[in-house]
Amino acid sequence: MSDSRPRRRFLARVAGAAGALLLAGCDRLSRSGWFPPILERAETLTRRAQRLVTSRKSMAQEFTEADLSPGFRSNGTEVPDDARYLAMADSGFADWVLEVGGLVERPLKLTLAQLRQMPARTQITRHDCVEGWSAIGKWTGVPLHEVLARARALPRARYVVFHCADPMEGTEDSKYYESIDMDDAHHPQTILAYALNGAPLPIANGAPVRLRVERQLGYKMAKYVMSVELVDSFAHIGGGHGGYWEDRGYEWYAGI
Ligand SMILES: Nc1nc2c(c(=O)[nH]1)N[C@H]1C(S)=C(S)[C@@H](COP(=O)(O)O)O[C@H]1N2
Ligand SMILES: [Mo]
Repeated sequence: MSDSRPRRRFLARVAGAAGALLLAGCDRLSRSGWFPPILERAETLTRRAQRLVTSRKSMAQEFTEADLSPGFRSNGTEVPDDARYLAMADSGFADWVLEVGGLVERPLKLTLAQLRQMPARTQITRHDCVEGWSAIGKWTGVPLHEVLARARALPRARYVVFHCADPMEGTEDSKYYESIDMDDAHHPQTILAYALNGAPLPIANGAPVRLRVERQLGYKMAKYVMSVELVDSFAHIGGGHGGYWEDRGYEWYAGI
């Protein structure tokens, strides 16, 4: 047991160095449009080190009300440029339904009111964005495992894909999306959040519902979630890498 400690410290340092490289940020990377091979290697190393150092079942740190950031900034899309979304926002998301489908026994359509009646979890956590900022916020929502239990995932389901409302490049087929595996989907802190700091989720932060997957980086936390799809592979979705930023070179498992 004690033999593994120096190795763990070494891996943690390697992971830290790789993390620093990631601070280059979504925007800069997407503008430059190329990825230095060193960054890809560092990311692979981060993932390997991460898997060795932390268990996938461990909990992310939770904080107290005293730790809350004064405000929770918005990043990426602040208002989806989508007519259907804007119409739903106008009526307080009364017509919004979360569709749950794909590899499930019972496809679901859940309204916001129905989600709010389901078992809820509140957690105060720190959000880390690769662009180099962090914020602590209080999130309330339905644990994703509650939704999956109702939909009854088929045994061959391996990933949960979140389809969002916001078009990223002005076209219908480039909307933001993300995916996580079944381990993270069943983690107690993985929630579909509808409230931030005790108030309904603001549009800037993903109204009416956004994903929180607390042991990963900010870009995994899909905002404006419209549907949840269980799949056995994400090769056929978007660019095939499991997320909007992943299709542009980001690591799929963005462990912190
Ligand atoms: N649909 C959607 N989800 C998204 C984004 C986005 O642009 N669109 N940006 C991601 C990034 S990079 C971060 S850091 C967080 C920002 O969440 P916030 O706007 O609540 O700060 O949302 C993530 N989820
Ligand atoms: Mo981010």
